[in-house]
Order: sequence, then structure tokens, then C-alpha cells
Amino acid sequence: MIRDQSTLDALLDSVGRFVRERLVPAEEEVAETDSIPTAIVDEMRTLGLFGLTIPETYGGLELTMEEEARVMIELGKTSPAFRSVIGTTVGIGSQGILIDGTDEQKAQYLPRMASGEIVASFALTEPEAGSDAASLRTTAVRDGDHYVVNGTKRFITNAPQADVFTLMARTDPADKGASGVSAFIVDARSSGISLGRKDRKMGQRGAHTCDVIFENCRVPAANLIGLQEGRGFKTAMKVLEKGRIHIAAVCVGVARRILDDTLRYAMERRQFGQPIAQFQLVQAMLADSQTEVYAAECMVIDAARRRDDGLNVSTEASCAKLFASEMCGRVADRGVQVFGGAGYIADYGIERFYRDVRLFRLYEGTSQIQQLVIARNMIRAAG
Ligand code: COS
Repeated sequence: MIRDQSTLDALLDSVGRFVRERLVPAEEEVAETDSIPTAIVDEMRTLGLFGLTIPETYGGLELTMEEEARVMIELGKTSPAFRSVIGTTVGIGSQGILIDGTDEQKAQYLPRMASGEIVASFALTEPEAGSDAASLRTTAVRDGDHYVVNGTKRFITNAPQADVFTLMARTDPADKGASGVSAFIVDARSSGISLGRKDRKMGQRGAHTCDVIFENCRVPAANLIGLQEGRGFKTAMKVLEKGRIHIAAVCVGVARRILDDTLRYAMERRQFGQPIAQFQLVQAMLADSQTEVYAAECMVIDAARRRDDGLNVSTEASCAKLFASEMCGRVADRGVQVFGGAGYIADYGIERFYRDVRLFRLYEGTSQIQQLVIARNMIRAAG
């Protein structure tokens, strides 16, 4: 749903300009230094990017899912590490509070997230609990008006920058499944929290993940999301469902950028006396990529609209994430192929995208988890 086309167009225009004029020229520097310049993060704050999804009452832009998807497609047209700066705060880090938090919790945290004053991060995955998220072992044991948290979270995006974690921990040790899990808002500066060293990743340099270790960390009981135990896994699933449409939109944006670069190269690069774009075998690769980007974009927008209409989009969110992330991998692979030998050389940027996009098929649920969600929903509906 688009509330006001001209307001959205103005936002898309300023995000597009920001991407072209500020982010694209900084891509190599970010990859070299593994960090995003502070000036760029400040500009993201000024543009309101940290508050895209947060209600206007709390100082955000309150974008609908369709509007958010369209903004992510624009922001996706550069190194994905830039999107990651705001990604957890507009997405998985804040949405648990927004969806299931109390009014007090929303008022306490959302305005500072919307302004970009604090960075939110999502702490679900553990060394022994990745795809099987419900088996998480981190415990939160009630002690007076606090919970005492112990455990280790793994691959936590933006943990080194985080001010607040949305943490999933087991409050009922007797219940080993989903209903024993609760969600908390945890101040990252609490005593009893330490960070592992930054993970050395395949790509997306400038975006950071690391372990977060909780050792007798005391979290106020008032920070239990929704003030109800046992709802944390469902909160996480709702957050991830929305996040999957968001990531699918990012995939569309990155794929579009890769395809634009590929087309430009194919039209400039000459072999056998003519631009390689004139050769039908190269054209086939360009056309396949164009078709797939278009298909993914249609899926993303459709899933987003359905969510805005209040429909259950568990299946559509997973379909969009599965298709768009796999599509992005194929588009990047064809991009390298069209670039030929140059595609394997760092100077051309395409090999960086090739490594960067590999993550899309893994995080916020692997492709196999999306398949599992889709098929389960089909079987349930048919039964
Ligand atoms: N919205 C609301 N509730 C949901 C939901 C959703 N999208 N998905 C599941 N639930 C509910 C279920 O209805 C069920 O509730 P009831 O017991 O009341 O029926 C509960 O949550 C448990 O669901 P389920 O039985 O499907 O849980 P499973 O342990 O079988 O796990 C998968 C389901 C595999 C889908 C889940 O663990 C998952 O998404 N794993 C991937 C995790 C992930 O994406 N990690 C990325 C880390 S963050 S970057």
C-alpha cells in the first residue's frame, strides 16, 4: 500500500541520489577498510533511514511494507553493507518491540531507534541453534524483579555497534521447545555482556557480526517484551516473516545494480570486432537476469501489499525471500561470466558483489528453511 505517491517519490528520489552520489563512490573504501565512514552514517540519520518502519508517533516515517520494499530496492543498489547499517534497527532489532511490546516499552525505545540515536540488534541464533531456532539454550531465570541471562548468541549482525538487543532466551527450562522461549529488550551496556571478536566473513565488509556472551547478565523484568513469558519464539517468527520481505527487496535492488553494471560492461567491451552485448549467448544471460529480477520484484511487491492488507503472508514472504535471494546469486554469477576474466579481478567490483550476495541465501532463514515453511503451509492448508 502506498499512502501518498508524491511523498514516497520524494523519499525514493532522495535515497536514490544518496546511493548514487555518496554510497556508490564509497564502496571500495568500505571494502578496503571494513568500516562505514561516520559521515555516511550521520547522513543516514539525517535522511531518516533509521526510522523508516517506526510509527510517526515515535518519530519514524511509518512506512507501509510496500513503501519499505520500494525504499529497500533503491537502497539495495549498492554494497549491501550500507543497508546493514540501518537494517537491524529498522527491521529485526525493533520490530519485536513494535509488534508485541507494551506501550511503555515502545515509548522508551522506539523514538531513539527512529532517530538513529541507538542501534538495535537481534539476538536469536546460537552455536547449537541456527535453523532450529526453537532449540535455543540461552536461559533467562527470574530473580525478583530481574531475569538472570546466561548463554552465547552467534553471528549477531551489528552486535559491535548495538546499544540494544532484542534477545530470545528460554524462561522455562522444563520446556525445550518454542513455548519455553521469551523475548527481552536488553541494554547492550549491561554488565555481564561481552562480545566475541568480529567474524571474518566472505563478503559484506563494513557490516559486522560477532558472538554476544551473556554471563549472569541481569535484565529488568520490565524488559520482557509484552510482559508475558513464552511468547518470544512467536515474536521472533513474526519479526522474521516481515524481515524476509525486506531482505527479498534488498536482493532485487542489488540484482538490479549488478545487472546494470553487467549490461554497461557488455555494451563497452569489444571482442571479435563488436561489443559483446551483440552476441546472442551474452544476450541470453542478460535476458535471463532481466526476467528474473522482474519476477522477484513482482513477488516482493505482491507479498508486501498482501501484508499491508492484513493477510497472512508466511508463505508469500518465504517464497519472495527464497526466489529473490537465489535469483540474486544467479544474476551475480552471470555478471561474473559476462565480465569474463575481468569478473574475477577485484578492480571491477563484480566479484565483490558475487561474494556479498552469497549471504542472502543464508541469513534470516536459509533457502532450505524457506522451502520448509512454504511446503508446511501448503500441506497444512490442504489438510
Ligand atoms: N508468525 C506467528 N507465529 C508463528 C510463525 C509466524 N510466522 N511461525 C511459526 N509460528 C508459531 C507456530 O504457530 C507455533 O505456535 P503453536 O505452537 O502455538 O502452534 C510456534 O510458532 C512454533 O512453530 P513451529 O512448530 O513451526 O516451530 P519449529 O520449531 O518447527 O520451527 C522454523 C519453525 C524452522 C520455521 C523456524 O525455526 C525458523 O524460521 N528457523 C529459521 C530461523 C532463522 O530464520 N534464523 C535466522 C536468524 S536471524 S538473522
